[in-house]
Amino acid sequence: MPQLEAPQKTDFQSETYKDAYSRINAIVIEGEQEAYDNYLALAELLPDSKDELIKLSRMENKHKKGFEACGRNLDVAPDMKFATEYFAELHGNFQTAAAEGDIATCLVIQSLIIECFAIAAYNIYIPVADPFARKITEGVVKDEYMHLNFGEEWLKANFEQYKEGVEKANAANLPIIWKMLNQVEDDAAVLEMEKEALVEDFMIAYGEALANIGFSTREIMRMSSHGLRA
Ligand code: PL3
Ligand code: FE2
Ligand code: FE2
Repeated sequence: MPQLEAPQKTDFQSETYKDAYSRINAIVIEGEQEAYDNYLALAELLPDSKDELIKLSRMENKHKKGFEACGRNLDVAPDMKFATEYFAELHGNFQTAAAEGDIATCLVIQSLIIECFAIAAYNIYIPVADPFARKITEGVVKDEYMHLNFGEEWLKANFEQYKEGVEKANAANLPIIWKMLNQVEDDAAVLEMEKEALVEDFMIAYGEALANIGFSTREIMRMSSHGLRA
C-alpha cells in the first residue's frame, strides 16, 4: 500500500537550523543597523527630507530589535563578526559616496538595492519562518516598501539630473548583491529559502522600482542583470 508521507516539518531547534540561523539572523540584524546609519547619513545629505529620513532610520532600529528577538527566541547567538564582513564592501561604497556627497549612489545602495534585497528575502522567509519570526517579519516588510518608495519618489522627481549617477551606482553595486546572494545560498537553503526565488523576487522589486523612477524597459533589463553572471 502506498505510504502517504507527512509533510516534512522544520525543526527550528536542530543544530543545523540554529547554525545557519546564527549567520542569517546576524546578516539581517547588521543590515538593519546599516540601514539605520545610512538613513541618518542621508538625512544630512537631503535637508529637505530630513525629518522623513530620521523617521525611516527609527523604523530600521525597530526592525533590528525585532530580529534580535527572533534570534533570542530560537536561542541562537547571531554571528555579528560574519555579518560585518558580509556587508563590508557595500558599507565601504556607501561611506565613500556619503563623504563625496554622491546622493545618487547613497540612494541606490540603501533605498533601492538594500531595500529590494530585504523585501525579497523577507517575503521568501515569511512562509517558512517559525511563528514568532513570521509575525515580526510581516510587520517589517511593510515598512521596507515605504523605504523603497522614498528612494523611488526622490529619484523620479530628480530623474534627469541623477539618471547617469543611478546607472553608474547600479553598475558598481549590483554585482556586489549577486555575490552576497551566492554567499548566503547554503544557509538560506537550510531555512528552506530558495536562491532562485530570492533572485526572482529581487528582480521584480528592483525592476518595478527602476520603472517607477523613469527608466525604459530596455534600460531596466540591462541594469537589473548587471553582473548577474559574474
Ligand atoms: C533594510 O531595511 C534592511 C536590510 C536587511 C538586509 C537583508 C538581507 C537578507 C539576507 C538573506 C536573509 C533571509 C531572511 C531571514 C530573516 C531572519
Ligand atoms: Fe528595515
Ligand atoms: Fe528599510
